[in-house]
Amino acid sequence: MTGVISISPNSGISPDSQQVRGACPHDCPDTCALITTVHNGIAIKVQGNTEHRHTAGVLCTKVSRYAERTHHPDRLLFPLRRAGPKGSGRFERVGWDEALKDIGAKLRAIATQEPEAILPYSYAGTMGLVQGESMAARFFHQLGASLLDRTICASAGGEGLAQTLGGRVGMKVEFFAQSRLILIWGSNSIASNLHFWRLAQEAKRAGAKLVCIDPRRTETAEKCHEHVQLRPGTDTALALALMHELIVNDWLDHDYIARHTLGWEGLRERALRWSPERAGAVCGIGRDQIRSLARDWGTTRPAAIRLNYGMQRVRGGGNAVRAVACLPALTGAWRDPAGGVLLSSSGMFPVNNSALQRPDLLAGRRPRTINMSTIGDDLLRRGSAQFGPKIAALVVYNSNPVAVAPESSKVVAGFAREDLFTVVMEQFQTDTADYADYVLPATTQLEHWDVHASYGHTDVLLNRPAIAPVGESRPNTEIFRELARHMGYTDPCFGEPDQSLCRQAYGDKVDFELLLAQGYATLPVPDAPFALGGFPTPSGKCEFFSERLARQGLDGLPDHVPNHEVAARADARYPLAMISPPARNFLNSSFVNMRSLRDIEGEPLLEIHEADATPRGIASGAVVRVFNDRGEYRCKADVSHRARPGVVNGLGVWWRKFGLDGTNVNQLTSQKLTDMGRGPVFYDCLVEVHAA
Ligand SMILES: Nc1nc2c(c(=O)[nH]1)N[C@H]1C(S)=C(S)[C@@H](COP(=O)(O)OP(=O)(O)OC[C@H]3O[C@@H](n4cnc5c(=O)[nH]c(N)nc54)[C@H](O)[C@@H]3O)O[C@H]1N2
Ligand SMILES: Nc1nc2c(c(=O)[nH]1)N[C@H]1C(S)=C(S)[C@@H](COP(=O)(O)OP(=O)(O)OC[C@H]3O[C@@H](n4cnc5c(=O)[nH]c(N)nc54)[C@H](O)[C@@H]3O)O[C@H]1N2
Ligand code: SF4
Ligand SMILES: [Mo]
Repeated sequence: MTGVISISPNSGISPDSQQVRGACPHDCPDTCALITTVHNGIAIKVQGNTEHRHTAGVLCTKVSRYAERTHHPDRLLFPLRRAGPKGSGRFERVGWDEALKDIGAKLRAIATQEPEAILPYSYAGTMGLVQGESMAARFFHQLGASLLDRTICASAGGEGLAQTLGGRVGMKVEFFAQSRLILIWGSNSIASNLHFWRLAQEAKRAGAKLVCIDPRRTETAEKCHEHVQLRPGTDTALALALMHELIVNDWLDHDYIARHTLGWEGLRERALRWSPERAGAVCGIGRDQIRSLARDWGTTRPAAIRLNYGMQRVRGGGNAVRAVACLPALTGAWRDPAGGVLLSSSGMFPVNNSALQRPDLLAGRRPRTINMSTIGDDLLRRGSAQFGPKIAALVVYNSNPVAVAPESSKVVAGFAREDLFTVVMEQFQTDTADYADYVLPATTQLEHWDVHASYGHTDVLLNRPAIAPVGESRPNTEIFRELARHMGYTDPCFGEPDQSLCRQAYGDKVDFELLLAQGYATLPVPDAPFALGGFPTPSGKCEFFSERLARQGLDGLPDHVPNHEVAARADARYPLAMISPPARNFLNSSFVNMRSLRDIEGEPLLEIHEADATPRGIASGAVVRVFNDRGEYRCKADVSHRARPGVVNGLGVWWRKFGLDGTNVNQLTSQKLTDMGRGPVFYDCLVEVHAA
């Protein structure tokens, strides 16, 4: 088998071991190349591939323990059928045939009446193109099930970026090492984008200045030269004030603006209304800090922004990304490979989604679309002319909605419905699996084939199975192939094996033989993609003004859109803003059940500034009640310099069953949506905190 690395006699690895090339499946911009060492059919070690430039032989703490996760004693090993009330977690073992037959019969019965009453629910438990939406999408398209709007992470920012630059495109990440100024904006790189941080460190050693823009004093903020600790949801005000300073000091690239941008006059007028004084008052930072940041951005070459999705989980998230994405065009930063902005590179991958997902199987039907971010409300909705049929069946894979979706009390009530038929494909007994009628055991990345894009670099990666499926677990694809058979689907596409799906993902756009041999292939992306304009927008320019937004009746220019929930009055019932960014040793809710990683995180904590803790009589280690109209969540307080006054940080995303009172931070978040992209607003949430 190619792609298996032969072991040299001096490698220290015993000769009955093998090393297999793979890819990290997790929802992380780094998409690392993995090398798994297998001994007698057991994965004993997972390491970073030293040959892959971006991985550089380094993995994060979480995935360097992937062998432990794969062979974890709690892995789901065989299909389970519910044997107690929903949510009780009581199940009995059943055979695959029996489970698939019953699931097929139940889905068929619903589909005969109303196929749209069936809803797939999935996200990025694996980012693989094959174990994600390939066979699964084919199955649901053939069925005519409701479509899922996959908004829970990035759709506001993705839409903001598309309206400005034309898609999920930007700088090539490797060039950050050569930048002289890097703004790390809404991102805790050390925790969630480690390999970018390595490049930022290289730049720093070569004399670059690093600035972190984040309401939380993260480990990344501490290691930057400067920390702009603004209030959540005020990034557009800051960006407009930076533009104000660029204009009044004439730190502009007039030639770049004239040739490669659209809507400058309007943006100029808008920005001139945002003095550093006005923005400072909105952002809760000093005007001098804004002035000096503008001077840095206006006078340093090359200058780059690493934007991340943390800053778009508020009402104005789309506008915020738009405003920030305008900054490089104003100064002509794009002219240099080490200048510009990177939020996501995923739009640069030529993935053949229609081959993988086969939307043609809908055969002219146009099912409704359900937004995954409002699953709580939607599961509780009755059938109506406007909504369509009540949701009668839910098939969950690659996601843990009971833990990660906003306003958990409603999500839980929805999943607990006795008249809802729920199938959950999982590796572990998650909070969501507890509510299933059937739990089907899924393979991990070490046990199946896949092929990957990335949202933080521009290499395609292939993942080979290193070991046989653990227990009776099966790849998602295999489960959907089998379900298709039980439903009587005869289209040949339901017989295609995973290796052909891997080939179809890029067709002839990527050399599959190279992927097989090397495990990765680099896309041919120009070093400075927008040095001469050529943005993938309708106008080919960086669109300060978006005609498409204006046509939707929205503001064509970026503007500050205040949070849904702003603590305006001193007597407000919920005076504290709460954000819930990811914990370093978890990946969303993945890895929370691994003891060794959970021990590093300790327990669910709420970081609170001394100025908010003292008047409430709260000390570090005390149990607190965090509450608002949506619910209450108990955890321990950490009186910490990481929190800014007025803002508390509830690090996520814990499994509810590991919480002090069987809930997590999403008990408090709302199902309100963003200005663009129909995204969730996890970090736009007011609470009050009391000592318990
Ligand atoms: N270790 C680890 N890595 C991860 C994840 C994880 O859970 N754990 N999650 C993965 C996922 S799903 C994603 S989408 C990516 C990206 O994940 P992101 O959500 O971008 O995660 P972070 O890098 O932590 O960046 C969020 C940062 O934004 C800050 N923030 C919150 N509100 C605001 C605001 O209004 N303005 C600004 N400027 N900053 C704000 C938070 O304090 C936090 O430090 O990371 C991935 N990587
Ligand atoms: N409060 C708050 N909530 C948040 C966030 C936040 O910052 N704060 N972040 C949000 C963001 S950015 C995101 S992306 C979402 C993430 O939400 P999800 O995409 O649901 O991510 P995970 O919680 O990691 O759950 C993924 C599940 O998929 C399973 N899985 C992994 N691989 C496979 C496979 O091959 N087959 C099957 N069948 N299952 C598999 C894993 O075991 C895991 O339980 O959460 C969101 N929720
Ligand atoms: S989670 Fe991110 S940093 Fe960790 S191994 Fe995967 S891709 Fe690399
Ligand atoms: Mo995400």
